[in-house]
Amino acid sequence: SSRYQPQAIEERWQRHWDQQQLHRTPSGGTGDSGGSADSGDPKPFMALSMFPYPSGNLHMGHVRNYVITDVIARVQRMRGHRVLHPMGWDAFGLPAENAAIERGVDPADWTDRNIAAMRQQLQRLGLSIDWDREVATCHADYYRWTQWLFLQFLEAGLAYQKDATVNWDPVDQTVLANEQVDSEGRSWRSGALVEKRKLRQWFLKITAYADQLLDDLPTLEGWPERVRTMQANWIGRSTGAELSFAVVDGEGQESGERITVFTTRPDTLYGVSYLVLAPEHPLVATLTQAEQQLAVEAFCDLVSRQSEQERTAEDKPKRGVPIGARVRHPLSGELIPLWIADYVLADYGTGAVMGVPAHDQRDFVFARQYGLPVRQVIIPEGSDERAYEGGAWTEPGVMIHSGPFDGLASGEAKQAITRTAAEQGWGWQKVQYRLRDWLISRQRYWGCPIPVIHCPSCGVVPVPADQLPVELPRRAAISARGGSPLAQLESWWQVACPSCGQAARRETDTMDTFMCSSWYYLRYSDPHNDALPFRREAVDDWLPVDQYVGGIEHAILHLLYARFFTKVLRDRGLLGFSEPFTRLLTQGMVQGITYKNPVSGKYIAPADVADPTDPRDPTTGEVLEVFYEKMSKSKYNGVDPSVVIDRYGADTARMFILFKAPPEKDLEWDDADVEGQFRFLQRLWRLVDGARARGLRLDGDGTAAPGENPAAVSIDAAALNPGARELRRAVHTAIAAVSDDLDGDFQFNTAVSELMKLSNAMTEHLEAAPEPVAREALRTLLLLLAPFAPHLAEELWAMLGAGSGAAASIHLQSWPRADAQALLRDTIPLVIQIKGKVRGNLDVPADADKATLERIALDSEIAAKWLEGKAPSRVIVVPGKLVNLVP
Ligand code: ANZ
Ligand code: ZN
Repeated sequence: SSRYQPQAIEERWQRHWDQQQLHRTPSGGTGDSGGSADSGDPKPFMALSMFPYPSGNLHMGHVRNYVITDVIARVQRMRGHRVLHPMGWDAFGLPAENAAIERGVDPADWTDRNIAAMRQQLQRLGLSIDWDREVATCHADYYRWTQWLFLQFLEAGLAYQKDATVNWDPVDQTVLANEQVDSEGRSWRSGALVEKRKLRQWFLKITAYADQLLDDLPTLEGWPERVRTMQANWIGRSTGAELSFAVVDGEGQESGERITVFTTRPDTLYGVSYLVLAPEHPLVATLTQAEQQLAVEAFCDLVSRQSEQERTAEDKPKRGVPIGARVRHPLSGELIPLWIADYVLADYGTGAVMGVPAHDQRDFVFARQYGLPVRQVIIPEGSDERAYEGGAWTEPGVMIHSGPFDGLASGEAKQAITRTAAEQGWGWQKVQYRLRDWLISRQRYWGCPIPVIHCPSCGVVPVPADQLPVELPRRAAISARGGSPLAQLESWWQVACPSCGQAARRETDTMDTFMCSSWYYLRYSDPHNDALPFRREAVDDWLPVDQYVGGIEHAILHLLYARFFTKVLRDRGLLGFSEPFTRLLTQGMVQGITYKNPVSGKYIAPADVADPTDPRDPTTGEVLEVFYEKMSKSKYNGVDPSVVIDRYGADTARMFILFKAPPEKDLEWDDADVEGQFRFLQRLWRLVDGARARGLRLDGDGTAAPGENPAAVSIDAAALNPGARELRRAVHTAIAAVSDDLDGDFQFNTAVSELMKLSNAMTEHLEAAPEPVAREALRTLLLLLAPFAPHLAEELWAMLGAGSGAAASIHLQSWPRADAQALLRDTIPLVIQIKGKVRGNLDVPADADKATLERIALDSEIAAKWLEGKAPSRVIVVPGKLVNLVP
């Protein structure tokens, strides 16, 4: 007899599947030639993993992501769908550029080498990916279409330029992303204090789609609720009013200037005790009075160094200074002081706020700090006005101290005050979004060039479509200084204006890499098209993506941008759907065992821990903390996928990852459990090998129609002995349970346990079972195993001699169907409840009627114990399930 040696079989099958082009995307559907006469135009199914950044190294997070998607793709294929399961590379971005800056390597070469390395690592996992459709966003045949799509946005009026404040590193002379500025406001590279600079930048007008992006969220029923909520909060629609206040001078005369605030609480208007401008508000310069000038300047300087998060955090103190000017309350006529404060942001609403300390917590804290009056204008229904001192009352209530609005419910007052303001011309209703337009300019080399030319006479001229792509010049040496690296290449940016022929200048900024990833899933439908990014028929055939799988870290930006692109391209007539991803699965993190010295704070590599049962610092002997945390290099807690594959094979790695935790949950890597999965696969090998040794062969040859089970047909169920019936029940229970686990919630972990149960039943009954029943069991076990452990299933399938010829692969077989008859049991467990509480279980004949069940329950020891000899007042019988005895 033989042994399970994954190293001997996995590569062989991978090569074989490759030669057979097993994972090639089937043609069919509209617009594809080739037809599908024999398969009756099966439904297309697109299974998609979020594509990786080609860092050069595959980590366990990737492995988990792609294995999950692969199982889904494989099951859908076996269910008779046409499946598109592609892979690509999110290949522009900083690490390649940094490699160029630090080591003088060409980012293109660096990236291509990493792609090649990672592709090879991926292939070792036995993923059923159609590599013919691979895309890399940094290749000209891809980014040509990113540029083409940018021009679509430009033509639609959805791309525009405006001055924007950016983080500027004065030493490196470059723009930094927010993540590259530390909490002290210093550059991650140079350590210089980062300045704010105004630069002319490109934006995409995502705010024009804010309503649709929000209103369509409820249609995404196949998305985690959490992700939908995060998107809704990010878009942040609030309905309120803009109210305008007249500025008055020292003599109390109106100066003609007005300040408009955005408020969601017009009902609190009579509670206003001050107005606040953002320090960056344009009126600050003109309205500040001479005696306040110095204090205001010093304060503005201080604030310019704070991050938005520091300025607005609930628990941070609020700071401000009065600017010496006043405004008039539009209804009471009272004069109100004008302040600037850090907690008011320039680019939300109007950059000005009416301060209502009694009803807004931030205003409350601010007023207490600076001795500003607190005026309650809303009280809880039925309370008196002193009842809630000590903090802001932010709930609705009844109006007081509000002139003609006294006594109204605050909700009504909201409407009434807005209406009055509109009638008198100093206010209007307003819907405000937290979402801002998307800044896509990057002063970087390794990105997609923005395809426009700046002409002194014509202004911004799009590069004509037939001149795309605007190719990146090849460069090995990139300086970190001086803004856009492309701006230093005069020969590259000096061009003739496409419109008038004058000397003009190419745009030297590149695009945010989120642009490239906002449409890659569309390209997979038609990846070799060199006339268009994709044909409408192809994209409408395959998309929206049926199942998208990726990390929760993309819950907001990537997914929101992709939804935005889809809606714009729909409105341009390029595709015919409104949402790109029908179902979304966000997989949990892979965590590794982590050792930390609590005294020094240092992480210790597991290999340096001599005795894991008494973990100590190898140099100091101090006792270490042990916990699970997301795998990362800096914590030495990573597990290298190729080491695991070398040792146990890809099938074990896959089985472990799927079995250890439900896909949405975090997964704790555990070597003992990996070993356990390996032993389970060994057991399966021995089980099948034993059957083979007894002469058992499979007759399945792949020609069976979906749902038809040649083995089952010849079984005379009535004539089977109890062992064989038990085995058939286990087989069909496994089919039903695994199928169930793979629908909807993807409970791969329980699916694997079902396989284990089936293998136990087979160990017990297979040898004695009549041949057709044994064949059916073997065949089913391997079919159910195939998506999880594709190499082993294929090897065992071949070992049993299943079929021959092109259709022989187990991966071309149909998913088995459960036989309802076989599921029936001779006896079933009956739950006994006393007064609704479960008190025990009884085995009863499966076909027992109500009266019989009642009698069995009453005669049971459970009843004797709990009823203490008394007859129950009521008996509820649910046949097949339970009997409830109510004393
Ligand atoms: C007066 C008021 C009274 C407010 C009250 C709230 C409660 P959301 O819901 O997030 O849209 N606000 C407006 N613009 C701001 C800015 N640029 N920076 C900081 N805060 C700003 O929040 C809207 C509320 O946030 C507005 O309503 C305003 O304070 C403040 F009892 O106006 B409110
Ligand atoms: Zn011109």
